[in-house]
Amino acid sequence: MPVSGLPPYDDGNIFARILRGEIPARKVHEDEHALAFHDIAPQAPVHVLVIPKGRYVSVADFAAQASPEEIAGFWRAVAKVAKDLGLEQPGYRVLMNMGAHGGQEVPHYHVHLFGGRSLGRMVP
Ligand code: IU
Repeated sequence: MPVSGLPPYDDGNIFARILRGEIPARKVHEDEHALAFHDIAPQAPVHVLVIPKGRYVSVADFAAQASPEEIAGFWRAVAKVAKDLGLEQPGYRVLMNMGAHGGQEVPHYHVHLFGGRSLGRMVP
């Protein structure tokens, strides 16, 4: 069960279906812990989503329930994707949304990786 108070993990969510190969995605990286693919509605020249392979609704669940190996593997994948896409210099942004006020639409934990232009300083 989610620790966050969000609804339980739904195996029919769109990212679960992408993980199972039921829906195509423009993949940029896959390993035992993570899958990265281009967002269908990019908000920057590069907009990639990185998702863990485990069944986590939110960052709260991922932090509380994933193993240290999963957490490390996930974040190594995020950094590797950014590097492989040439974003390390001059930089990029990683963002995650959590729950209704955070604007989370898809209930499978994910981070957004943005780059390819100057993103400015972001505050809510
Ligand atoms: P959010 O953090 O849950 O709000 O972000 C969900 C993202 O998933 C959003 O940027 C969508 O454009 C993106 N997305 C996608 O890439 N493919 C899909 O089939 C669907 C949403 I539905």
